[in-house]
Amino acid sequence: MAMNTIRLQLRFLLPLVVVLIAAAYLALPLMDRLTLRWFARDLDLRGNLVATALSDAVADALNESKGDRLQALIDRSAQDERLLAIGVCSLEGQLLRHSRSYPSDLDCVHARTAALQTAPQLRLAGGAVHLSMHPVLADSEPVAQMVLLHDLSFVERRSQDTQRYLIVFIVALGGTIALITVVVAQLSWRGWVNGARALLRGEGLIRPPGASARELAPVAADLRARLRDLDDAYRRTLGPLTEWDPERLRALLRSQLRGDQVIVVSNREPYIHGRGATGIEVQRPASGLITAVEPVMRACSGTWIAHGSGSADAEVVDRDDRVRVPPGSEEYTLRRLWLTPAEEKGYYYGFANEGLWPLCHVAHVRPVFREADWKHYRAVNQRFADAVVREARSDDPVVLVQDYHFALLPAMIRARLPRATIITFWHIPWPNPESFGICPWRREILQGMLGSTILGFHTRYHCKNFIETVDRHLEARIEHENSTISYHGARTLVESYPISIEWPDEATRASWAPVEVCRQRVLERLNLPADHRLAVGVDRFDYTKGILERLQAVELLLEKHPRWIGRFGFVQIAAPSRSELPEYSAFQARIHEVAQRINQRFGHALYKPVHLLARHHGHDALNELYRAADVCLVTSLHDGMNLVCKEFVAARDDEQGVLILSRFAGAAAEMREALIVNPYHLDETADALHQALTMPVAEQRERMASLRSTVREFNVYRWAGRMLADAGRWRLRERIDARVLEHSGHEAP
Ligand code: ADQ
Repeated sequence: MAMNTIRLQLRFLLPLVVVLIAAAYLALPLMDRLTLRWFARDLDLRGNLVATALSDAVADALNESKGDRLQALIDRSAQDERLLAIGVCSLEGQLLRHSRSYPSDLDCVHARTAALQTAPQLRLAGGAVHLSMHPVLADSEPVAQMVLLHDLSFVERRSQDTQRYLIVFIVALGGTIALITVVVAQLSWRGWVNGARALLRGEGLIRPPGASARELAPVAADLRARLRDLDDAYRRTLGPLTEWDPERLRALLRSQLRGDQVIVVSNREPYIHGRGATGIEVQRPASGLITAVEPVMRACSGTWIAHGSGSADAEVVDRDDRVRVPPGSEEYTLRRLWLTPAEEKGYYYGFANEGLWPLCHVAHVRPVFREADWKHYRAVNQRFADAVVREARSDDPVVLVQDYHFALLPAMIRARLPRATIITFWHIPWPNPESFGICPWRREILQGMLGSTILGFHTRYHCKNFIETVDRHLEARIEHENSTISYHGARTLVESYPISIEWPDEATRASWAPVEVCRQRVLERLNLPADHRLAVGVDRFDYTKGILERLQAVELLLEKHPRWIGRFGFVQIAAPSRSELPEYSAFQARIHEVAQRINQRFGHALYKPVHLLARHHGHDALNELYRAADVCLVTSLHDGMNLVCKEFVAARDDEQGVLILSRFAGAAAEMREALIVNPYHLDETADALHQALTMPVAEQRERMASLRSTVREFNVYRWAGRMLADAGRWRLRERIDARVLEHSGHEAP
């Protein structure tokens, strides 16, 4: 490294020396000529002065016949130090008198010729001589010419001195420049290397003794973050790495949010401990949100705050209400928060599920808004905000707020932790401004949500609805091109992040029973013959899922195509959900009735076309059912995304089976190869069912292969990764803005 530096410096210095020598070589003769011209001009002036002074005396002396006075005058005047000799010529060019030192070979004709030159010089034995000729006037009339010879040897002496000084000066200048160059090069090389190292260590480039490295750490952090950004951008451009998996998500968490704490808040907890016949049993609730967020949490080992709703939840937590989950592998912390029955009734069943849920889903169930529910909703949101503040280990954690139960939470967290990065994901649709306008607390809800740094929806359409709703009900600045909303000095990015599932890895797939075995098991369990065709529906028991319309379509199929009677069965798995609410209990009862009616109409003692299994199923049981089915029916009347359709596709590694999908589910935007239906149009769904049951194997394969590649690529890690990468970029920008603000002392625009 040192040799390289010296070589580098020599490469710079040698040309410098050459340039300086060349400059000296050119400058010296130039200077000589210049000084000579200056002196000649001086001597001319001096000559004029001398000639004018002598002119009268010489004119008088010329009139004397003897000429002794003239000789004496000339000799006396020539004693001047610089005046070498004087001669007096007649107007005819004859040398009349001259001083003793006057050159013997210089007659008047030669003197006149020399005087006419621009730099009249003669070289005599004693050295260079400057010559000038001046008229001698009597009554303003020239009567003779005076030749003055000035000594020029002093010019040569001075020129030599000047040359010596100039050479010394150039050498000194060259030396100084070289020295400065070497020193600067050394310092800056060492300084840059050490400075870069120091910065990467979190220290400063120039750190006064005793100064704390911590002061300069933000600069280092910015630099590191920018390097990480570049790295991430580079990785994104690499084709094969575009696939998201847990490792890639973990890498992103390490690089973009290094060391930053991730806190998830949701109403539903990912694991419920309940008292069962054999003691404490653990259950994973049927919830799309849990399905999606759980893999993310496992990847980042954060803290998940949720309502502890299990009958044995309190028995397994520590004194801070925490328990490590998943049971057995314990990858992250679940912090449980307890709600009183009144709180649960008002906040969860009341405002969230009787108010916001029907408000956001256009499923023709009227929302119910009660003042008392709203108060509970606000109070519970505040309790969760307090829990977030307590769990936060720094003032800027990354908080992932989940769903419509916590519309007020973002602003409440923001008030206590202004530097937190709050990502709110709204798992259900967002209605148009007119529909949302019927909510009595529309402004408070929008203000609460705008406490988020990033607000995510499944589709662009929901984002657009939200932005238009804000535009209608709040005085906020909306930048459509960046999809941001500025409200009360804070900015929120409104972005679409289509949620998905964890794509099963090879080990998981290897653990599955073959499709034929799954089929055989399911048919046996349902007491159906082996050649039976099977369609499935898997949902929470919710009126938005279009279960009623699905049953009616099955009925219509059997009506329109009687050949399926006795050869086709429909299995509906329905996890009990919100059954405490009258709307839900009435709906669930209605579904039981309709299923029974269809079975009575088309079934007999040994055949039931509809199998309604209204209970929770384990993940393996669902997977077995997906693999056994010929058709999966997803007919939501309105759905944020819907994960069941993605689970079905992921389960079909045999590339068989047909998906019928509602155009009102967010998933329809991605899964175009499904048979897309309008669930309100019963004939269309019944025809799609028939088409699915008669679809050739090759067409099934073509459609399924394409759907599988979509879900595989757009998996849940991509959903989380994109959101967290946006959050990482946002945090970086915020830090830079804060630093600019700190340095400029002005407010950011
Ligand atoms: P959900 O309305 O709960 O989610 P969905 O996306 O269909 O809807 O997910 C349901 C999940 O529960 C699936 O993982 C499914 O396997 C599971 N499940 C359903 N019935 C079950 C049963 N009987 N037993 C066990 N498990 C069962 C909300 C929004 C959706 C959005 C998700 C994720 O309403 O639109 O897709 O959040 O954002």
